[in-house]
Amino acid sequence: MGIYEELEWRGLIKDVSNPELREKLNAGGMTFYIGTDPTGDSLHIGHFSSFLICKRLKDAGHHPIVLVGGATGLIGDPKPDSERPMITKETVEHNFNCLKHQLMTLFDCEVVNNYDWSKDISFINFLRDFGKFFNVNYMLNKDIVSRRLDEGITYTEFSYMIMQALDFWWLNQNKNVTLQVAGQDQWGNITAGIELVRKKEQKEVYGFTMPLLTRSDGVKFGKTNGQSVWLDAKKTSPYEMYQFFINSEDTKVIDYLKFLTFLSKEEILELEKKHQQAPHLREAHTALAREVITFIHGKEAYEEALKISKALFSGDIKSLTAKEIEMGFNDLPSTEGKNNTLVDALIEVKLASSKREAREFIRNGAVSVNGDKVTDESFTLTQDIAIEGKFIVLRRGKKLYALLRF
Ligand code: 485
Repeated sequence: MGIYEELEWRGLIKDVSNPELREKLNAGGMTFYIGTDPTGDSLHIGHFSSFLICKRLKDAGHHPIVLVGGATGLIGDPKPDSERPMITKETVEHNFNCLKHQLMTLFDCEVVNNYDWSKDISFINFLRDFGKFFNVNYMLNKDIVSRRLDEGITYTEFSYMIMQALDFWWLNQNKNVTLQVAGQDQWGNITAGIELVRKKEQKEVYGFTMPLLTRSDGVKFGKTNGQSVWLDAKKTSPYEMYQFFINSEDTKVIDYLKFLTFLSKEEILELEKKHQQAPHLREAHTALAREVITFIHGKEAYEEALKISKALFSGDIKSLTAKEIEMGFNDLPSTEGKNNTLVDALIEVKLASSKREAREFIRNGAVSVNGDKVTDESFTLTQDIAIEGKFIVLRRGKKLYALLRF
């Protein structure tokens, strides 16, 4: 199986500019690029799924270049529904540095900035040297533009595709790039570049896109409660990422393994069999969480996430450090610790709605403090029982947790 067939098997090939690409990819030795705009200060899991192609193709003997769009980020790739707000130059520069750092750490490859070659092109030269190769009719027929015609699109965003095409041309001329890869929404921008190189240089360069990962209801993969799953551990902790993957849909978990991991075909087929025979063991989900989190955050962070999950599941809170509790309880209800009575604290964190109800829960043995059941209605939560003097973990029933912070 060549790399092309492997990508096909993983479901990673959507559109291909030229059937010759199969042979070229299987032969190795191409320099290719994939780009992103610095619209935020971290990549999310959707970006990650696309950028993994760097490692896949590198392992198959190709040379990756990653582009972070310091120039295109100032303009904004048209979204299907509305114009993007402009981002300040300072923010773009800050985001650029964050993304560059993330990409270099994760994929260990050359990062280029299109600002470097775009900033000195004068408006007149832009129109003469590049604009002349773009027929407005052709541009209007691009999906991304035609979809915006009712709502409206500014000249600024309309010009975006020329900038990305210019990048492909520049990278071809200066870095010998002959292939651009991206998610499927970038097909129009990739083909604009291929056309430009063809017209300007009478040369054939190539492109292919990868399908966007979706959930079974068609929603873009990579959001939890409307929030993106970020690669920056300060924005999404490894524990939260663990929860995200462990809870992924049963019908999708095998697709995700193909897309997001480097497990071999044999390993994935084996996991698929186990998943069909004994879905409750969740071996496919566990493998997915393990592979992705280890790649992004390393083995230790993965093991920490696993430990937190197990402790929260079994109620063995005392095995956790303050740092692990902080991570595991990041978005759970919490209140300030101030020698509260257990009854008051339960109400403050909304584990009980009244004193009467709180007392009843305690009496019935439904409440635990740091993993130990407490049945004394007059129990007080003092700092000396807090884990590392910082946290007391309250639990009601099997699953409802809350935190006191000192
Ligand atoms: O020369 C280029 C200049 C900019 C870009 C690419 C090449 C960025 C591109 N226009 C873009 O907007 N990419 C998206 C982004 O930055 O968030 C996403 C795509 C997705 C996938 C991912 O980047 O929507 O399909 O390609 C890496």
